[in-house]
Amino acid sequence: MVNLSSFLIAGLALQAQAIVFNVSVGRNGLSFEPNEIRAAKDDIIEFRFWPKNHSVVAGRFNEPCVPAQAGGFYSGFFPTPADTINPQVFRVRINNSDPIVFYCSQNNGQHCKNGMYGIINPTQNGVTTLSGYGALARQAGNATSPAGGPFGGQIAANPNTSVPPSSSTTSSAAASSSTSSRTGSVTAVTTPSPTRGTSTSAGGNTTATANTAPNMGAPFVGLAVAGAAALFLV
Ligand SMILES: *[C@@H]1O[C@H](CO)[C@@H](O)[C@H](O)[C@H]1NC(C)=O
Ligand SMILES: *[C@@H]1O[C@H](CO)[C@@H](O)[C@H](O)[C@H]1NC(C)=O
Ligand SMILES: *[C@@H]1O[C@H](CO)[C@@H](O)[C@H](O)[C@H]1NC(C)=O
Ligand SMILES: *[C@@H]1O[C@H](CO)[C@@H](O)[C@H](O)[C@H]1NC(C)=O
Ligand SMILES: *[C@@H]1O[C@H](CO)[C@@H](O)[C@H](O)[C@H]1NC(C)=O
Ligand SMILES: *[C@@H]1O[C@H](CO)[C@@H](O)[C@H](O)[C@H]1NC(C)=O
Ligand SMILES: [Cu+2]
Repeated sequence: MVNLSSFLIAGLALQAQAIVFNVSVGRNGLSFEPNEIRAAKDDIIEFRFWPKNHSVVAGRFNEPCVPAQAGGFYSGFFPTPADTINPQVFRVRINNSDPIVFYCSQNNGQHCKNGMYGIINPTQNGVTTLSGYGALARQAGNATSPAGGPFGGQIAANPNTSVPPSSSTTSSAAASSSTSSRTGSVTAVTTPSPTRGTSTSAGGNTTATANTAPNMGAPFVGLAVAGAAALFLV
């Protein structure tokens, strides 16, 4: 009963959809998770802020914890009380495949120097890599926040402010407004793109994820999900 050709077409169409990469800011200590992202033009990086008072700033290579010379982005600070997730996110659109490094500019605890940095579209030359930037950041002093307010991205409502039980002590967190339980089915019918995905490294450990999560706005998604459901039923 599975219409294999529409199924495959749906899978291919999904590849072309923009991906929203969700990055947890400060969820597990002074870190961005994931901290290495391979994104395509028009993909979105959505930064979600966990407790403390973090920011995200596009930086420059060779000069750690200092803002990009031109363009880039800055979220401003997102103070977030313990046991909550900030109700707002900062979203940045990716315009090309150039490498971008980013960091947190909080100096109360010197977050950048102490591990709060990440990279989008790293290259292999030793400079525009996560470890290359990290080696420089560890020797940095205080980080610099750009003058003025946020730029280069949009502040939007956080679609999911529910705190997982393990990290919540007095949980009365708002209910999730996200309705996606479809991702698993969709993933089952798509082929991971070798050029898009994420990984998180800490102290030499790396967990990599090929990313196939689609933009749920596409009409193809329903088709793919229906196909996947049918496949699971046969
Ligand atoms: C980001 O989170 C949203 C729900 O808030 C989800 O639909 C989407 O699939 C997530 N993106 C990735 C790449 O996991
Ligand atoms: C967050 O950190 C920034 C930079 O250090 C500071 O200016 C701001 O007052 C802090 N906000 C809160 C609520 O602590
Ligand atoms: C670094 O930042 C901290 C916190 O804002 C501040 O107390 C300290 O004076 C700064 N150090 C330098 C060298 O600017
Ligand atoms: C993408 O282009 C927009 C509009 O010019 C700009 O605001 C944004 O900062 C750019 N994104 C990045 C990651 O530089
Ligand atoms: C919402 O975010 C929490 C982490 O804060 C995660 O454990 C949960 O799976 C997310 N729920 C949905 C529906 O995306
Ligand atoms: C690396 O992974 C090992 C095994 O999963 C774990 O015991 C260790 O704590 C991890 N180290 C870091 C820095 O995350
Ligand atoms: Cu921080």
